[in-house]
Amino acid sequence: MTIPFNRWPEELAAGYREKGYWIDVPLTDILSRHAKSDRCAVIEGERHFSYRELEQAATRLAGALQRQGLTTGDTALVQLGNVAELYIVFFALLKIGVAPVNALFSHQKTELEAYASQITPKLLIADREHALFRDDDYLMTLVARFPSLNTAILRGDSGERSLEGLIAAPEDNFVATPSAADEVAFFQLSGGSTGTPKLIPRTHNDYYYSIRRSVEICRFDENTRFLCAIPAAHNYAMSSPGSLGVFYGEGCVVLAADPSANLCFPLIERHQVDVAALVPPAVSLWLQAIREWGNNGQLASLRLLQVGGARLPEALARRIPAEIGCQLQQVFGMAEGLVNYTALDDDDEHIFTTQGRPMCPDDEVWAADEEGNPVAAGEVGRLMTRGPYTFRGYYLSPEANAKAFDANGFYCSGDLIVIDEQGYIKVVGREKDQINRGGEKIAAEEIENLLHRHEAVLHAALVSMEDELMGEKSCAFIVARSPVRPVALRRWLRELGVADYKLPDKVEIVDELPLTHVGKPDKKRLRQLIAERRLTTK
Ligand code: J2J
Repeated sequence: MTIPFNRWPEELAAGYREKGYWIDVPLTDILSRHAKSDRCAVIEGERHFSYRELEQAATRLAGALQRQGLTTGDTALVQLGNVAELYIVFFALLKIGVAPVNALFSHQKTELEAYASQITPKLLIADREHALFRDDDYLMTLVARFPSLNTAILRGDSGERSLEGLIAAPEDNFVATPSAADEVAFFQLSGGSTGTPKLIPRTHNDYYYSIRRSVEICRFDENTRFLCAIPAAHNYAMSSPGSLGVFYGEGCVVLAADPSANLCFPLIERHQVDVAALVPPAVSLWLQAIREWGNNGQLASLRLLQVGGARLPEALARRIPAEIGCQLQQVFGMAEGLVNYTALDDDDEHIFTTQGRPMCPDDEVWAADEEGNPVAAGEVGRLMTRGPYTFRGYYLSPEANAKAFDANGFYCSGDLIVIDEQGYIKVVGREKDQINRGGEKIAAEEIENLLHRHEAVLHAALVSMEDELMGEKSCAFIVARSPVRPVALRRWLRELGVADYKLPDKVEIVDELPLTHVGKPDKKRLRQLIAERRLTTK
């Protein structure tokens, strides 16, 4: 059984193979190539895992899952935070050809159920530490709602469903059955701009290339000690070069539960971390901490700070080498594929003021005008791209795909960009109906749909509002049928089960929504209203 997805046209695929981008090797290779290595692969708190241990743990879990009947072409819903088991589970599933969706730990019922209804998973792997799985109530509800779910495994469980128990189960004659390298390996999460969160099928071939090329550009190797303090399941943390890039190079991943300076500075010092990946708000917090208490040499080992996921203001960029004492690398990527980096040997101007260049010579990237024609170099246009690791369609979403792709298979990311003569890209805005809350993406329509389910809500529109720390926060404009308090709406949304970062930071009750000439809420006007009314989230 294989998982359906939109394939690259044969001609392009042949070219990607010829040029060595696609090597027809499954992602399991990233770990198994170091199966005999006793170097440290992961540090999480006081736990250390060597490559040999990680590989053995993944093999034992794979064997146990295989005995439970899971097999190539099946899918799994996984929700684990920044813990070593995230990688053990990921590689175990790849070994038996089961394609996971790695939900973020901040996700709640709405997101989990949206993913489950798209992939009809046979397997659920979750964590007792997550509020939803603290007892069995929600687990029962999920299993009842999704009859395909016949196996549930929990981290931190003491009984027979214990993930740790399965990882420890002895295994001697396991035979790996990964899916073919040009088939779906797993699903990545789209930041989204539509009502339901979309899934991105990633093949072994395309993802492995993205990782290998990232490793080359960022010069990761066996001496790399990488701090992963952003959500480890996010595409950036996994593949740019992320933890998988570190594993490929036989380096060491140091996991942190969050990017706070309190937690990260001592970890950097203790484990002599030399690279960290952050989003812009975390950079601000680190700089603030350094201004307040100095860094007491704690960051001396840090060589490179990668920053991506949201716009990095130039003023903040310039402070990084000066105040943190390491080099900056801007990373502009997307779970759909395309990743851009500033090069380690780029000049300061490019590093401070651009989001870098596409990482692959065969990334086709251009900026389109409203009619879909290329704009001149230096002009603003919509980002259009295709290439050896950029997907060709959201999972089972023909309607969304018809809008997101042009006739030649170019994906329109919804970003407004300027490309200069040398190919450097600047992200200058966005056309998609999304709020980028410090790197966490909120699809306006998803929250508007939920708000419309509240009896007091007649109309709802979610827009971004500027925020000094987060870059953007969200503001919900509501036309109410009956009196309703903003706090009550937020509480109601939280009880429905939506990730905290998606809760509107501000709720503004209005008499009516300004409309565009086609009768949709005029979001440009609403953003102006925020400025006019000087609305803040404080
Ligand atoms: C401005 N906007 C950016 C940047 C992403 C590496 C790094 C990030 C992601 C990611 C990723 C930006 N400046 N430096 O997957 O592998 C916004 C754009 C983009 C969207 C993608 C990776 N870096 N963005 O952030 O799928 O709007 O991936 O289209 O979460 O984030 O979001 P996401």
